[in-house]
Amino acid sequence: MIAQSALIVVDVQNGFIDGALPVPGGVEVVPIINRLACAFPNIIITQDWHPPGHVSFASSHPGRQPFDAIELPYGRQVLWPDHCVQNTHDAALHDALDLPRAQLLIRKGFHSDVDSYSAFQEADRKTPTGLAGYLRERGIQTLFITGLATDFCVAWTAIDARDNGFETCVIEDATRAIDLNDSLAAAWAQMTAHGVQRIQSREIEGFV
Ligand code: VGL
Ligand code: ZN
Repeated sequence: MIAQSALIVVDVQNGFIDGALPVPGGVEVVPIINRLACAFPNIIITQDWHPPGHVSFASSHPGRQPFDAIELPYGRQVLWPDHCVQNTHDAALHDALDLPRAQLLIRKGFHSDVDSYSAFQEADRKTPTGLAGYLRERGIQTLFITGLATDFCVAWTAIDARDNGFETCVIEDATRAIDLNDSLAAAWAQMTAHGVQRIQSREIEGFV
């Protein structure tokens, strides 16, 4: 076990695997994450959890198409197909994800007018989810981040983890990207600039 650390499993949901917003190769992270989980004393899952008509849905903006970007009061917002609507199959965790020891499930994106890629705070950059307080209170110092999608929810979570003072590693082969207009390269550049470490699952293998 890797002491005082947590594995964070971001948005491994049907919607991002074979649903409304499929991430290429997304299903491939599932067995890697299941195996990695054996090495971690603490496991935290996030779940994208939008109400119908959410502001991030292109269908909420007449004349707009999925993958367009618009300006909202809190900044730039990419518009998505309707995805991960609360209590639908699309929002459910993938069936093959096998994390019986997971301790916390953080839902995000549930406010109609604000998106939330990060597990720490909403896209207004001022509404916290409570995750930082939970981790601190439990004495967790190092985070290993996996899941979907590398260039959106994984990257925003990793950057906010650094901003909250956590040692942060993204396990690259346990993530997959949407890669919209080179967003994957941009996300890695930003993560690196924030001090996020880019590692591979084989570097954890000794602990599994
Ligand atoms: C995500 C786009 C919209 C993600 C969530 O999990 O990366 N991407 N909602
Ligand atoms: Zn979403």
